[in-house]
Amino acid sequence: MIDLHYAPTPNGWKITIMLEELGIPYNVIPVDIRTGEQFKPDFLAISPNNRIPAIVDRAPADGGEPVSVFETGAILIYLAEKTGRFLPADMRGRTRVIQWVMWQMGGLGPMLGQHGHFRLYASEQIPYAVDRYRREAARLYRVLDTQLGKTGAFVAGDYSIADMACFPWTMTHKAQGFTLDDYPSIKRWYAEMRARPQVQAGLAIGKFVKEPFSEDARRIMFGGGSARAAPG
Ligand SMILES: N[C@@H](CCC(=O)N[C@@H](CS)C(=O)NCC(=O)O)C(=O)O
Repeated sequence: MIDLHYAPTPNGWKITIMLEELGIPYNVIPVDIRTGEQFKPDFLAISPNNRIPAIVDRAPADGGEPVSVFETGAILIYLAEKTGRFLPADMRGRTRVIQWVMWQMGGLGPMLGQHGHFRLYASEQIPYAVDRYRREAARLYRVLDTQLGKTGAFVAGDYSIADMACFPWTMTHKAQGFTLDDYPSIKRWYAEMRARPQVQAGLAIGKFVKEPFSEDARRIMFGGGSARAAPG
C-alpha cells in the first residue's frame, strides 16, 4: 500500500493521476498547507522540504523497510520503476521521458508558480516581476507546444510520466492569462488528457474548495500580505 501525503494542487494532482493510471491501492493522507501541517515533524520526516506531495511505500520492491519519497519528479520515477509502466525501459525512450520530466520540474512548474504568485497573490503588484515571469511562462508554453506538434501525440511520444508532470500545470492557463487557442498542439493534447478517466479520477481526489486565503494561510505560505483566490 502507498500512503500519499497530499493536498489538491497541481503538484498533488501529478501523483493522484499517476496512482489512478496505475490502478494500485493508495491511502490519501490530507496535509492542510494553509494551516501549516507541512511543518509538522512527522511530515518533515518524510518531506524535509515542507512541500506536498510525498509518498511512503509500505511494500517496496525489495521487501525491506518502507520507502519515503518527496519531490514529484522523483515520486513519478519511483512509481514508474516500481510498476514498469509509463517510463520506457530502453535507454533512448527513458532519456526522452526523463528530460521532459526534468524540464517540467526545473522550468514549467517553478516559472508558472512564480507567475501565478506575482500575478494573483502578491500583496503588491510589481510590474517587472509579473512581466518577467509572464514572458518566461509564455516561452515555456511555446516550447511545449512545439514539442507536442513534433510528436503529434504525447510529450515524449507515448503516454508517460512526462504528460502527468506537465498537464496539471497547464490547467492553470486561464488564471495565468493564457488561452490555448494560441497553442494549438497544447490544446489538442490538453483535450486528450482531460478526457482520460484516470486523469479525471486523479483530479477529483480532495477537490479544492475555491476560497480566498485567510491572513493566517498567507502568513504561513507567503510570509504576509493579502490575496485574491486559492491556487489550482
Ligand atoms: N518541487 C516540488 C514542489 C512542491 C510544492 O511546491 N508543493 C506546494 C503545493 S503545490 C506546497 O506544498 N506548498 C506548501 C508551502 O508553500 O508551504 C515538487 O515537485 O514536489
